[in-house]
Amino acid sequence: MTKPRRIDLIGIATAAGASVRGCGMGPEALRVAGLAEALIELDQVVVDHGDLRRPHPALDASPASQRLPDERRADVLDLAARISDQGLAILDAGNFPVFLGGDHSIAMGTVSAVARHCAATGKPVFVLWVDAHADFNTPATSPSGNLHGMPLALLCGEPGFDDEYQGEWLGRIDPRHVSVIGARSVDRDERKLLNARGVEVLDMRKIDELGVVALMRTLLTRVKATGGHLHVSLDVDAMDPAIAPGGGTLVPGGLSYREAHLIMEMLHDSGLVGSLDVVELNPFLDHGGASATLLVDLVASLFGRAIMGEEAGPVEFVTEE
Ligand code: B3U
Ligand code: MN
Ligand code: MN
Repeated sequence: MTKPRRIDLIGIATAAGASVRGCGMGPEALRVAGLAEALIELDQVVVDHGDLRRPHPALDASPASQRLPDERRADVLDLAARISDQGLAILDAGNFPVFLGGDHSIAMGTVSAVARHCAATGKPVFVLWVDAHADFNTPATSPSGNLHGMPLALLCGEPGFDDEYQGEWLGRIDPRHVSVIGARSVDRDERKLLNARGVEVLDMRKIDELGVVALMRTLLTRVKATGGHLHVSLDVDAMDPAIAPGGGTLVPGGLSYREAHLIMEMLHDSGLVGSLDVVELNPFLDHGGASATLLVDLVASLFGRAIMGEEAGPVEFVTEE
């Protein structure tokens, strides 16, 4: 990866898009697990902007899990707008934003920032969504009403999101430029939408059969050919619950330790990644920081930590044809 000018960490301390509380503590757990230190060790320059959060939670507001998704929507969208503006400023300054969730609804803001930045520069945007879920529900298809299951649909311009979701802050992406990797829990109507819009779903079955190397090579070759910006959105539940127990919506049969690292290592070698989300870490459910530590190690792999060190150099980029 060409070295960014600077890595800008920005925490979003929220669980407003989820029904399980606790991932609002995610940014702090990633810091305690040594995220900045791991990046500095890799000779990166790191700035930590602290956390975005609801400024004044009303004293009488009940905890997020006790409020209905509809009652949490304003918080999600208020944060999304602020994330989008702050992320855009970071990208426009030439720096690499690493967004620390928070639940996955924060990606409404993070990917919007990328889309707005790239709209100005003319670069096509690609998104790699590393997740057990596809997060492509709309208010009409969602079984739960939780907004962390909907960010991709909103970003891809799916109808069914009313005026409340619209604004200057919202960027748009092409669903044919979205790849979901690690999926193993997709809702019935969500699946229909994914197929209709041409979202690529590299599900666990495909990973079992073809392996992450073949799948990632094809994807990276496609992005490279367009000179695009690749945004990576890493949900802790992409990994198998045995190695990443710190999530609120775990699904068995996930990415192994090595599969997850290999994805990150290949992303590093591609030099294509320009922004990253690390989301859904729930320190309250984690086992002694195991998931936080795993996520920090995965981010380090994305930024060039290698078993034999940097000297080994990037693996030669092989095209399929
Ligand atoms: N697809 C389900 C479950 C879910 C999605 N994302 C998470 N869980 N974390 C839904 O509620 O949309
Ligand atoms: Mn997710
Ligand atoms: Mn998920």
